[in-house]
Amino acid sequence: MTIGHQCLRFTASMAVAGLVAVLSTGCSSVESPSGRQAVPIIFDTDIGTDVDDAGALAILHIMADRGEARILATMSANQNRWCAPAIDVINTYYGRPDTPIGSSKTGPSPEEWYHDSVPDYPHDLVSGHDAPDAVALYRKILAAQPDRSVTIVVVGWLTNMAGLLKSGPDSSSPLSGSELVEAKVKELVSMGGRWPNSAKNEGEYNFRMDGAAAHKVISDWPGKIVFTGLGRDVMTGGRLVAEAPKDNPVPAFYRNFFKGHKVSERSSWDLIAVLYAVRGLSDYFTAVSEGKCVGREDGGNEWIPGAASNHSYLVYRMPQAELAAVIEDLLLTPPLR
Ligand SMILES: [Ca+2]
Repeated sequence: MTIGHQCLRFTASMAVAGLVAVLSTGCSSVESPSGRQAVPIIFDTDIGTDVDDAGALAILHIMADRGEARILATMSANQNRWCAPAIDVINTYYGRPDTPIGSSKTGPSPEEWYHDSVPDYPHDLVSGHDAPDAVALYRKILAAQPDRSVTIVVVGWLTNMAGLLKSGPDSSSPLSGSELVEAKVKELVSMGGRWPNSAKNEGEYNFRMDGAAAHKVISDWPGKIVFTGLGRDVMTGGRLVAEAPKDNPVPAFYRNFFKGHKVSERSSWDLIAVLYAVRGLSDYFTAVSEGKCVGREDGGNEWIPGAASNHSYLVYRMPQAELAAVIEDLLLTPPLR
């Protein structure tokens, strides 16, 4: 499907639903019902290692349907061949089958459970090995965006962000990776770290999986980073599995995870990162900005109190049970397509 076709379909949907939304990379920016501009977002995931990545991408699509976000691209930091197809399955279900998908060619590649369900749902990207290199795709997409406009939300390890920072001029842009980030990125949202400090030798998973990348990004990112790190006790997915229609692939992914781990709900780390990336602090969170994060190469992190810096981290404002209800309601919202 072409971008133009998607825009036409969107216009028809707007007339029916009375909602303002943008369904593809090529549509111009519009305002959501709240009056805020749609946030242009690149979603970067380690999908395949936990199920909250699938839920996070689902609610990003729902918020795009509502005109709150505009999805520029979806990236896998996980090299496993099933990860990019799993992303494609979700993009396709939510009516954006042509959303660009990039995949790391250098990062870790653990495999767990997504392959159990990927073949059961429509998609056309057969293997992550066929997806373009994520860093090259980041450069191409960022170069084409207005200055200081893009939000990148990373809900996995920071491999692609470190690769982007280290990248050099190419056919997409004469800028170095660091210069390109400084020019085009408004905010990096990282689901990583334990706040304010990780215990010794107990760095948070996303930082620890590629500790060198986390250290590089925390030390050298030339712009604002908001670390989320929240979600352990915000349990979701139970209602999704019970109530969502059978053609929705996301509850199938949750079901596989629940079966494998003998649980009936899952923490919402990645969904919270996406919620913040799109809606900002809202009534949900407050930010701690007085200080700076230091990241170790073993994946540990330490918050050094002091003057405000380019770093901040989130704390809860809304009770966690209410936040879970907000997220689960989004998960159960049918696609606009
Ligand atoms: Ca994740």
